[in-house]
Amino acid sequence: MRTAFCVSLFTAVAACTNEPAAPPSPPTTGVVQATPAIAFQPQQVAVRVNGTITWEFGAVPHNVAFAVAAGRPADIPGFNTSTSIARTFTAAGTFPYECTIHPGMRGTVVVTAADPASPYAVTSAPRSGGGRYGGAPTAAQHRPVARPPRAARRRGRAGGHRERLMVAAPIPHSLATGAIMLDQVTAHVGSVPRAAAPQRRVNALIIINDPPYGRERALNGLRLAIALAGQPGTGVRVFLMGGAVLCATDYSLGSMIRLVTESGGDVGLSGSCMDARGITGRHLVAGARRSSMEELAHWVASADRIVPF
Ligand SMILES: [Cu+2]
Repeated sequence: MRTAFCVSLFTAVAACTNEPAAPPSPPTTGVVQATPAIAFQPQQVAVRVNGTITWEFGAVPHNVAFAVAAGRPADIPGFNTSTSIARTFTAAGTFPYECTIHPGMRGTVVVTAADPASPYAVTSAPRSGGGRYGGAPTAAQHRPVARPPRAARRRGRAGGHRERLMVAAPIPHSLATGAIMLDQVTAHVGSVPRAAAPQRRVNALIIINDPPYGRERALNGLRLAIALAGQPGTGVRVFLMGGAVLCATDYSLGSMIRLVTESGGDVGLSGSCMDARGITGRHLVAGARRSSMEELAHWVASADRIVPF
């Protein structure tokens, strides 16, 4: 009798172990190579909430700019070579990103809760064809809670990217695909204010050539940049060349440059124009950085509006 019980118990256990295994928890760390072949390898990587992804940069310069998504980490700007830089993902979701130096060089980080049964767990692969960099947001990208996303709560304190604020929680777009679980949709619709509907982002590029003093073109260009940075749905990039590189020093219009960068704008300076004037990175106000004609070319190619001053 006892033997029979043990046998049946063993059989039951064996039967259990034959059932499909639960999906493995996502790892806590991951590595992405930014390759000389102008690609992120692997193109998509998974990590659990509070996990860390490290981007390894080699001889060819690359950067990482995340698309609009609530809870995304800070970008890795600039021209990164021969270094490794990590970012921690504190929110579940799908985070598409790109290298702004190389159009089309894209990747995705999928962040899931440690427990695959959690409603935050990703239920579908990211779709292409939408979003700032082509990766459409999924329901898992939106936290089904009534509180605004952490990025929005930081507004004003850290001067975070404004784009995070108004596209914090777009409405799920792929209801017809069945890729989103019904309870996620219900929770989402119940928690997202209507004002948070997605807006198309307009990228404005302001190119300033004039020095900070003598004429008022540089001053007015920066005034426009600051005003644009306050516009919902507008990304602002400012490129300083010629005598305008002096604008980004502490002695001149640096405080205006700071207003642009603290509002989420990007300010780049022509490297050769800096060199011609003996300006190095240590002369620049925080947020301004050395750039190049190659990056300006990318900015021009990806801008919706270009305003030269
Ligand atoms: Cu690149």
